[in-house]
Amino acid sequence: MQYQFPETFWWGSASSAPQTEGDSLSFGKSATIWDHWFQQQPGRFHQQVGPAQTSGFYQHWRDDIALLKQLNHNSFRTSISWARLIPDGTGAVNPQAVSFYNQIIDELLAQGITPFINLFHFDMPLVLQEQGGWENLEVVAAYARYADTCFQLFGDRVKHWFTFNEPIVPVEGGYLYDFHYPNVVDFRRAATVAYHTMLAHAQAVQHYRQRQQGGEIGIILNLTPSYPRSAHPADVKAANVADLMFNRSFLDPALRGSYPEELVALLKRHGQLPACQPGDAELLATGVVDLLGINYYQPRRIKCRDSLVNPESPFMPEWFFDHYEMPGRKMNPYRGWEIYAPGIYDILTRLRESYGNPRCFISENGMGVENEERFAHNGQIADDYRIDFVREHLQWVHRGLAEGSNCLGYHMWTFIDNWSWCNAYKNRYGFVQLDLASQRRSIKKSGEWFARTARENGFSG
Ligand code: BGP
Repeated sequence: MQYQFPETFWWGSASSAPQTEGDSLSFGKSATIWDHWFQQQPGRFHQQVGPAQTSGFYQHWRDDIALLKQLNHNSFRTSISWARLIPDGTGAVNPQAVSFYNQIIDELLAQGITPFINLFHFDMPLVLQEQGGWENLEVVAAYARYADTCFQLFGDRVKHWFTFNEPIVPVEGGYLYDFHYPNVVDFRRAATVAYHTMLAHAQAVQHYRQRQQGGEIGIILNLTPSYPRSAHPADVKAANVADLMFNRSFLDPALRGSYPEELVALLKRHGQLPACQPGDAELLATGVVDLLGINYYQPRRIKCRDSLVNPESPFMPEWFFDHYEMPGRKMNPYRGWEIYAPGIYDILTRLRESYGNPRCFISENGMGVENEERFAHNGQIADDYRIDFVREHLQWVHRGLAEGSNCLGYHMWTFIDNWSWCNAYKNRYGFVQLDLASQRRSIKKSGEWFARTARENGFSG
């Protein structure tokens, strides 16, 4: 076989509680910022479909795990909903949530599928957002207690934990670019949220290690390689700032236990540095992860700015660069993201060369497509474009492995078409098609391809 992967390679997919569970305000769960925002501004969501309308994992978990098995998954990621487990954010545990997550974990294990559990996937409990969310250090402390509760309840069986999925996204969406609640536009507050998130991460890592449960703890970062338009020093400088802001702002604390000096100096120069407390540096240093999850969807192409900044405009990363539309780039037009498979290899190479080749895996990669029913053939979605997408990315992962990268697996986003935040059900990502009205599930052609690839531990050509 041309592309053979290591025997122990993780084949699977990723999902999250808020995007799959449904029953978003029942069985003891309290509201998250998503439930609240949807109630306030339904028009922000594609076809006004909100977080209550999902693939209903809360009800269909047994069937869904059977489908995972059919897809030959040996591992699967989902998240625990903080608002379901601890409805008031800080106090008593909801027993219905404990039984639900126990059932999931036990059933996955019974089917030979290793559970990867993430603790936070953009879903701040509303009651804590009302107290300031990540801007409030008491919320940071509450998160650490929540994390420790999860380790205590489930850590006997779960051996792969993640503190956060894409922690930069709530920063960008909620505090810079207005695509998540609370729709603030304020860089310094965004930087505070980012900083406090990493303090919360480090506290959770400390708790996990204190318990000595024999597993590992990591974080999942969306890494977007920054490619300069040209070798001109102005373009290179601009791409470096984008890299500092969007990659190294989380990658360095997660892998080195501290922030890049260049980033700190830049923010200081512009009066955007968040407040620090004594002991923070020591705390951050303890947050170096055992395992890094890499979400990769698209590259970031950068050029130097063509115009001066409006001095009255809010301070933004884009004060230092412009986005560059490279002629001839291959696009996923539905999501508006460039498809560039070598980017996945560039990330692995960089981790190997500059970050000590950490244990890592591809924790998300995928392609959202609109109106997929038009590709139905004999009742099955013939999503050859998705097969090509995965195959091409895996070829680059394979090359990284051949050169010595410590990449342990590949998880696709996602298992079944799910609710994608403000895009709701516009773009479908799953190996399994979901008919939202009937909740009927049907495996797409890509699901069959993936099942075969996982079984054979590789593919030809
Ligand atoms: C990642 C998130 C996922 C998922 C995916 C697809 O950023 O971790 O939750 O949603 O992207 O993106 P989108 O839903 O925005 O199309």
